[in-house]
Amino acid sequence: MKYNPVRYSTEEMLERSQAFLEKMKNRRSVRHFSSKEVPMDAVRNCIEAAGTAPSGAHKQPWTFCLVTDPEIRKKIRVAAEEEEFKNYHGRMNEEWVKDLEPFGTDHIKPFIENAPGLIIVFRHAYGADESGRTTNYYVNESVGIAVGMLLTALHEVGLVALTHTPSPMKFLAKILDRPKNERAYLNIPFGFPSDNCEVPDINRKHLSEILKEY
Ligand code: IYR
Repeated sequence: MKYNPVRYSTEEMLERSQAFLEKMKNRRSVRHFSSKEVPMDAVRNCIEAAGTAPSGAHKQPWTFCLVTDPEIRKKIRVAAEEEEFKNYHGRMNEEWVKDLEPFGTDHIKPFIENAPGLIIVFRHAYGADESGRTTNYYVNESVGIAVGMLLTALHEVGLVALTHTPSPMKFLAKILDRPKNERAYLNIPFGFPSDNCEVPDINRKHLSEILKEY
């Protein structure tokens, strides 16, 4: 079918790229959330936008679970903190623990219960339809792209988020009763930042360090 993308003039392209860059520079991972209610329809739109990501053979190998139920969140927090305790007390090596020091993280994860919601992303290791088991391709790449688009969309609508990776994450599929082919990929708490929310003082690599032109 014919594709009709929008077109901009060269000046508009430069302007838009600059404005977009400034906007994205302002995105930060946030661990401290306000209890202020979030317009969930905006979040649903962000998830639908993430679902427009390209994927291997267009298999769309993802599920986004939007979790607000307090009881489910309690269960997730208890299980996550149990795993994280083991991570911070032996499973992560010394270098890893040291690398995390600037971020002030530990095994205690209040945001699982007090962020307005969680988006728990599952990747489909394989497809499951009436005919049985089908193959998915480049699942990690596909879901990674979709999550990137989700984080961008949340930022665009004025929400903040965290990419939380409790590990191992098997407990998430169990608590959310996901089918056998789905594997937890990321937990993304989202909301508004708390008043006086602080973020680590990080530097981003300069363009010349990340871009090599040939
Ligand atoms: N999953 C742990 C540890 C952790 C690991 C990395 I790499 C981070 O960038 C941040 C945390 C946790 O969530 O605390």
